[in-house]
Amino acid sequence: MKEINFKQIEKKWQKKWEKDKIFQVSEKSKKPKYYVLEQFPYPSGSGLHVGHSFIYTIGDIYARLKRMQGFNVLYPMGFDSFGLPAENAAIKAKSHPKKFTEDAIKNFRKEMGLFGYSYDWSRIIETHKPEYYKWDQWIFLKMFEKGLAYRKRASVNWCSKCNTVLSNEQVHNGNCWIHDNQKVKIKQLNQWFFKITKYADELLKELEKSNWPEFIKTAQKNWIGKSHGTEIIFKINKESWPVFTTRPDTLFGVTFMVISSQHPDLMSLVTPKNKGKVERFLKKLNSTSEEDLAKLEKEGVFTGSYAINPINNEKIPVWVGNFVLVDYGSGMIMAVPAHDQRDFEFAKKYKMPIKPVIKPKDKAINKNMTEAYIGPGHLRNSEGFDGLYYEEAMNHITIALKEKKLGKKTINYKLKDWLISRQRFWGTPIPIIYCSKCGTVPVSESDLPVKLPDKIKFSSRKNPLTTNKKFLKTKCPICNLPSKRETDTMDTFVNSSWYFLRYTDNKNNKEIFDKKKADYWMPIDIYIGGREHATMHDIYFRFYTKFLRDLGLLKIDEPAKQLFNQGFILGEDGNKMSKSKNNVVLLGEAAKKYGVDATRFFLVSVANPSSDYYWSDSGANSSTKLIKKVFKFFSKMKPSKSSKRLESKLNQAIKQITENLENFKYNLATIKLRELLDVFIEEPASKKDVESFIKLLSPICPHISEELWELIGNKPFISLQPWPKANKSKIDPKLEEQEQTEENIISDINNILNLIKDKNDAKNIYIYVLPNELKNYNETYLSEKIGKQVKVFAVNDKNKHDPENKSKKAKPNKPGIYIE
Ligand code: ANZ
Ligand code: ZN
Ligand code: ZN
Repeated sequence: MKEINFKQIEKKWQKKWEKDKIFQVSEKSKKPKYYVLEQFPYPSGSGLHVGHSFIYTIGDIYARLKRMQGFNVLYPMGFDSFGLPAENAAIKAKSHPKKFTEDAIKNFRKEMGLFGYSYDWSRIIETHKPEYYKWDQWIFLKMFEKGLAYRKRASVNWCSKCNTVLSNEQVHNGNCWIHDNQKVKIKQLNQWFFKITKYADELLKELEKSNWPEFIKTAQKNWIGKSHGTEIIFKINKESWPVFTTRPDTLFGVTFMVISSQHPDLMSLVTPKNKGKVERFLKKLNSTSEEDLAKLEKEGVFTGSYAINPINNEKIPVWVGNFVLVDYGSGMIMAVPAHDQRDFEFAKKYKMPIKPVIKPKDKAINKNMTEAYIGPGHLRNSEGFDGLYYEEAMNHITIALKEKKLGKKTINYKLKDWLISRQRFWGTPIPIIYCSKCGTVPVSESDLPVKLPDKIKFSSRKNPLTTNKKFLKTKCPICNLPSKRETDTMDTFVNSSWYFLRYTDNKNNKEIFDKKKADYWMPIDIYIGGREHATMHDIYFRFYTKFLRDLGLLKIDEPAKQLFNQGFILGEDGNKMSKSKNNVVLLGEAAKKYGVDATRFFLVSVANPSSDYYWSDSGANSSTKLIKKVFKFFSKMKPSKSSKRLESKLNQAIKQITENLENFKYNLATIKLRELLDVFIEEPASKKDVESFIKLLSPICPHISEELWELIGNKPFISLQPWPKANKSKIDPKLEEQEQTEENIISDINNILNLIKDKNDAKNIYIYVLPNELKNYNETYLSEKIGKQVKVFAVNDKNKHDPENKSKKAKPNKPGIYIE
């Protein structure tokens, strides 16, 4: 038989799908809706490799399954096309990032096209297009109107490689999220923020109800970081300085204060005498992230000022230190070295007093303690509060402070407002105008979009907008005086915070989207993306959803019902696939070498799609063999009447494969498909049952499934056929049990073989079974499955080979095993 021309089959069906627009959907369908979405990619210049395409393969299989299960499936794709790499490439080439971006998008579309993903391409979104980012700007104006977009001078994270500020979410362990080893610096700058903290509590509460993976929920919960505590006012030079504490019960144990080295008002506390010392100290500091705090060597210097403890009027020194975060609480702490380990280390280092005020139940502590005591106990050294249990004391002390108007209960969040301005060109311009008379003025809605200029000159690493006269010069919308535009652009995470809504109505040029359409499609039923977005995109898009709901544009509170995090595909050498490591398998190459369906099959067959695993050429080859086998077999076979065994196996498999696919256990589905193929090869089958097999295969291998569907005499498209339903009455429990016992013994033997040091030494395998079970074991089948000679004996067989008397170990359904 001549070789199967995969490429021809792939092209043929991709063309037909496109021509008949079978994946285009509208909200006018009578079927129930289902929204499958993958996080859209940044179109990078280096194209796609099989690792990238993994996420799309996972989503495509799901979308195809749901479509066949009778849903009206929205499955769109687009490009998150603003961003640094295109800009950096443009700087190098003295060209425009648009060119790089659009070339890359073309290439991405071509490569995605190769793999037969069933996207509704009519809904494509490209975030760098003014038709799209106009609505980023519109949302900005709405936020501005509601006081949720604001500008302030703040200590911000700066990556010198990105040459721009970053949000807190983009700082990972003190480093830039893009540049692993680039320590983020702190700069004082005027920046734009979105008030995500307004939604802190709701973002937290909704997590409890959510079905998202526990890992994401925990990460977000910690990121939001809600703490109940007390705000206590300390007077320093007659000014009020609030501090946030979760332990007001330790107020009598405060022996010094520490202000963050990044606090904007720090210098107001530094006396002339201490100025030089403080300045020298500040110079040598890097930025401190929360993760760093524990490890960090705690350092500081005295500011020269003193604070008054509001509970007993004690005068205590104020230090500046590197271990106090500027944007948590008030950026200043009351230090209680006896009961807080960080304060303890600092006190030891700088020989400050340590005053225990909590008495543990079963041990004595004094100022010579070797570490802070952070446990429970009763108060002492605390005047009128002595003897109170610490939890009660928190209340009483807070009340006492409240009466003096020097303290109150409060809630604090780790979550900070989202810093969205970037000093880069290739992003959405912030629609703000600075007028010498009116100040900061929003661009009128009717003047949107504020477009990025096409003619630019990258002279240095500076944002070319800052020197582009045509862009800069404008008129104030209020007083008409000549004014200047804001030149910062928005974080690209802004673009991805609402793109899933635009898919529901991507061509609308009157409004951001038609409310009715969004109502119909939202929420996303299954959202597929990377774990790394747990506290970045996965929080931002929830925030945007809530904001747009409050504008009256949405009915839902949460954007995605369920989230699935895919694993990584590593190169054959075990490293993450990357050009520099020379371990990349490009999508185009894989399609050519193995065929698209085989590559798709391989990608989901190795492991559960949520885990990481290695690419393997031999694995992909074996998938190709399998696909060829499927194709050859079904294109030649003559349907007849199905055997009972086939019916039983098939219906059992329908049940299992459906469950496996629905639960993203694709790898288990591929195992079942392989087994089922063997049954079809062994047994007679009806046309209808053959059809069921091809349908089960089709989400993973859509091209050859369409081809086979046609070959056996059906009209296109299998992609639109109903998914097979398991007929439970056809499942023969006895038979399934027998096969199950065989599967069990195979897995037992494999486990034993894995324990043997050199598996190749094992040649023969002997199995001893109870006499009435003998019929359940098929020597040829077992030998083939295990890849070694297998002999099966009844335990009472006089001629059996059993040198170690293993037949004595046989129990019902648990044979004895001897490996030679
Ligand atoms: C006094 C005290 C005594 C504290 C004690 C703890 C134990 P969570 O639970 O994470 O909210 N803190 C407050 N602001 C800070 C800042 N900007 N940078 C670093 N640390 C800060 O932590 C609250 C506690 O963290 C606060 O309670 C404060 O130390 C410290 F025995 O105040 B505590
Ligand atoms: Zn960076
Ligand atoms: Zn004006």
